[in-house]
Amino acid sequence: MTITDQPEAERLRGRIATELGRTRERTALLTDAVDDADLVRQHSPLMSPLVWDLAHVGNQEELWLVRDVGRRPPVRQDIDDLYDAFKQPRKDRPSLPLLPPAEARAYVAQVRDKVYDLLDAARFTDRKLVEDGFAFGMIVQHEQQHDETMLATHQLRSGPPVLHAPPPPEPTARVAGEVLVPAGPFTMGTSTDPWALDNERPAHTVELPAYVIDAAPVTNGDYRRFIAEGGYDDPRWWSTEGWRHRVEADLTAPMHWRRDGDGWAYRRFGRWSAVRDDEPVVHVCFHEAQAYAAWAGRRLPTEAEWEKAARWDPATGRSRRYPWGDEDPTSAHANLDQRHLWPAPVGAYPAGASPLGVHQLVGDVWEWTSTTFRGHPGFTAFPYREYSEVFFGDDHRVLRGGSFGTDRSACRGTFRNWDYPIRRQIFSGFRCARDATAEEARG
Ligand code: AVJ
Ligand code: FE
Repeated sequence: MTITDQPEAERLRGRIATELGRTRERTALLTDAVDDADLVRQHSPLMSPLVWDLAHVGNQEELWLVRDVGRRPPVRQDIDDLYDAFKQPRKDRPSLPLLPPAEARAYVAQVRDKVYDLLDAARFTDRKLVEDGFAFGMIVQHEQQHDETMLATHQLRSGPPVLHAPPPPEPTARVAGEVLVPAGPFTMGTSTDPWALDNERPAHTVELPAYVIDAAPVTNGDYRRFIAEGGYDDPRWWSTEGWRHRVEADLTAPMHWRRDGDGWAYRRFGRWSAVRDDEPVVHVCFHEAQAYAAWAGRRLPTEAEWEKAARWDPATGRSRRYPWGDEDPTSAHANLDQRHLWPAPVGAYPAGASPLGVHQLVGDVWEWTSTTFRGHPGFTAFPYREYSEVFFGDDHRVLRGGSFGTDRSACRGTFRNWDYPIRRQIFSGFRCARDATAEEARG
């Protein structure tokens, strides 16, 4: 799609302004919830101080929209290095001469004013960077991704609760067991979604043998059985690398869990409560997911298997944007947008199921896949290698689907996340898969 007429350009301008505004409200919520001392503190060596994320978001917006798209003079060129994620390792960020909270807020507001100004004059046709508003969409997604990171920082911080939200909806459908996905080709990735990032492109055909995938993510109840049956103490279920990590890090349960009588409790944004069995398990690393799957006699899905289950429509052979169709997510489809502060019980989103009957693929928890992060065939870095390409290789595993803390703008059937296999401060869970038996494959 290329914008050719004026009313269409005006509509796009309006949509960009709405998305920018909505996103900044979330950033403000996450940074206004705590005092200045809390904003500059490092709550975990894995995370930046919140005030670093805040000014980094503004700096990326300045680099791409003010300077590059708008060709305006720099606002604060002197701080570029401080907020360059590649120049400043996380552990060093608290000791940098960062902008103090009031200055960081003033800075991001000043950048945003200039962006609204240049948006008025923007044409969405003259350069690939702005075609269909891409650069604006990229910056919206970047800020939303940092908002999810800040939400994970909130989950790591100690002290009384400062974030509040209603609990997710209760189940309305019975969802259990597995779904057979028949053998055959499907279209993976996209060449047409205007705000899709470089690593989602291009669309290409992938041929998969028949497989079986869980109708829902693995729940706390399932995972508790793995713990109770000694899963953490039996190297048989773990990869060599996974077992080494299990021992070194002394893993015994998901992050933020503790024993509570003969059961378990978890801490969520400062509140302890009893673990609820029908919710997807969250805060497990790739190695834990992989070990659980082996214990259960299953395996993790490949990234292609996840995407086919999420997008392939057997009636048309087409791949959809989302499991439920091509329409943008609403609160009926998926647990996204930080509307709730934890995953919804299985069966809470029947309207979000895929045509094959796979539930809660989008929202709730990021799902680990067995696939290492690489470019799709025909990948080209755009607009910068540091978004995706420098992370390609064997070090990162792909996660799909988004969590309760992912914004709808930064989540779709093609969206790809990645992290180190030991990470679990992110909102990560998983579902299992297996090869279809010969009999199942015959149908
Ligand atoms: C895609 C979530 C892995 O947070 O490291 C933010 C997104 N890239 N700033 C990350 C990102 C640059 C990225 N992830
Ligand atoms: Fe960033």
